[in-house]
Amino acid sequence: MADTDETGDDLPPAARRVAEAARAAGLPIAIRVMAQSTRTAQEAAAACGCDVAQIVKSLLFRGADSGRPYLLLVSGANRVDEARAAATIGEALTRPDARFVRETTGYAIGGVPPLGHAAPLAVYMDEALLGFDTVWAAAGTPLAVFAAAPRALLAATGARTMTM
Ligand code: 5CA
Repeated sequence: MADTDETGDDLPPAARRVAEAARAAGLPIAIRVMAQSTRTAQEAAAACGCDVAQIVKSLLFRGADSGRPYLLLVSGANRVDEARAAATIGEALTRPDARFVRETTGYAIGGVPPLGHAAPLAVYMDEALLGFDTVWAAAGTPLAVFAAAPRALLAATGARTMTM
C-alpha cells in the first residue's frame, strides 16, 4: 500500500482533529498516513526518510505539585533531562501513565500530536528542533505524521523554547 497525502474526509478522525487544529492555529498541514508504523521516533524517521533528530516527540509530563500537564516537544535525538526541565517549568515532574496521556491529550501514545489536544496544554519546545528546515510530528495516530517548519510549529503551538 502506498503512503497517502490526505487533507480531507478520508483521514482517521484523530488525524482530522489535528489538521483542523493546525489550520485554526494558522499552520496548514498535509497529513501523511504511512503504510509503516510511525509509533516511535526511530520508526517515524525511517518512514519519513529523515534524521531521527528531525522527529518531534510529543511527551506528556505532569507537575508533581500541581498535577498540571506539560507537553514537551523534544527532538528524537534527545532525552529529557527531568531536573533541567523541572527548573525551566518551575516544579518537579512525573511521567503520567497511558490513561492520563489519552484523557489529557485526546490521543493514544504513539500518535500524540503537538497541537489539537482535548484541553489546552502548556507546551515547551526543544531548541534543537529549530536547527532544521523541516521537522516531522505525529498527527494523531501511530501511522500519521506531518511536516512543518519548526518556527511555524513553535508559533502554532504557542510553545516556549527550552534547552534539553
Ligand atoms: N509518533 C512518534 C513520533 S512523532 C511518537 O509519538 N513518538 S513519541 O516519542 O512522542 O511517543 C512515544 C513516547 O511515549 C515514548 O517515547 C515514551 O516516552 C512514551 N510512552 C510509551 N509508553 C508509555 C506508557 N506506557 N506510559 C507513558 N508514556 C509512554
